[in-house]
Amino acid sequence: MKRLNSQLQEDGAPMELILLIRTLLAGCKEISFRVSQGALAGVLGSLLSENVQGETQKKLDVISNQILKDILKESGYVKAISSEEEDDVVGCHPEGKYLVSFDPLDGSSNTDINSLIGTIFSITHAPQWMEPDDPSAFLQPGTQIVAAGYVLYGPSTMLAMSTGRGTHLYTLDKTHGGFLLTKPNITVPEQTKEFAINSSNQRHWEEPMQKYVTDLLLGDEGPRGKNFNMRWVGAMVGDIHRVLSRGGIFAYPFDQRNPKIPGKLRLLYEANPMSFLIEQAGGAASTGDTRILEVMPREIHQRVPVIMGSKEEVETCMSYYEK
Ligand code: AHM
Ligand code: MG
Repeated sequence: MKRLNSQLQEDGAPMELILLIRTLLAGCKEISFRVSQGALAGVLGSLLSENVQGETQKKLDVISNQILKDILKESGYVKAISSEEEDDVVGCHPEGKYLVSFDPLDGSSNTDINSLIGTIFSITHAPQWMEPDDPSAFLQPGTQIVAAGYVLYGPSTMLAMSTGRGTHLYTLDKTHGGFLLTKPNITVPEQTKEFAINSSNQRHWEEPMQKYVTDLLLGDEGPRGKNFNMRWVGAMVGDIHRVLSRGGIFAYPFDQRNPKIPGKLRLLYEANPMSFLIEQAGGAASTGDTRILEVMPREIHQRVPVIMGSKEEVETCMSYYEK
């Protein structure tokens, strides 16, 4: 079975990027270990890292953020990081060639119920002019991403990863500690009968999304002429993993309760990396009127409405916005 390293080389990733990805994933392997310890994680500490030793009582998302921050800062490959768990950009190495954005533990409320969670990340080039603590360099559209992925901490630990030459799925072999290629070049089926959305918010969505979901629920008695099934993990990383694995549409739409915060999910840490993976697998990702990867970020913690997955279904959903 092919190792991650060979696949990255085959996809033409430069050596420094490969080394950075491997460093990042070393952090994720430690998070995987911590997550598998469950409620014991904060009590026992980790034998794998001295940095977080003794930090009892900390929640797993805080621990995960610290693990990634420490390992990336020490690596020398990274100029700065931005994290969902940090208020500001964290400067790393002045000569670092890359910027890394990440959500250290997506779906962290799922930790309380021992359900799916994961780390989501994306990597872009660091401009030479940039000072390590300058947030403006992170304000690039997702089209500038050179690599993105997530590590899913489920019954097995899996990595979905793309360097712009398709999306590949790997599984962590815990016996030797490496990610092995288990599903190369995945493709999201263009059509689907499955959707994922938090319907409890339906009355707060804009009219096009309300109508779209109403029509899905009407099944073969409505204009769609077919029955749909619904699945909701409650962690984007789990829901997108399902969509990548067997198709579907995932949406976290604009919520009219707070027009200034147009959605729940963050552009840099969640929407962009997942859109990159989905597009590389032949799917589509939109805010309702714009391709997500073309959204120009105004600030690092910006949120966006998200509609992504099977191409034809995303287009059908968008057609409701055009009406
Ligand atoms: P988090 O980054 O704080 O974990 O929040 C993001 C998560 C997504 O993974 C998920 O799709 C969404 O929040 C679920 O939110 P809710 O259950 O409030 O609808
Ligand atoms: Mg998240």
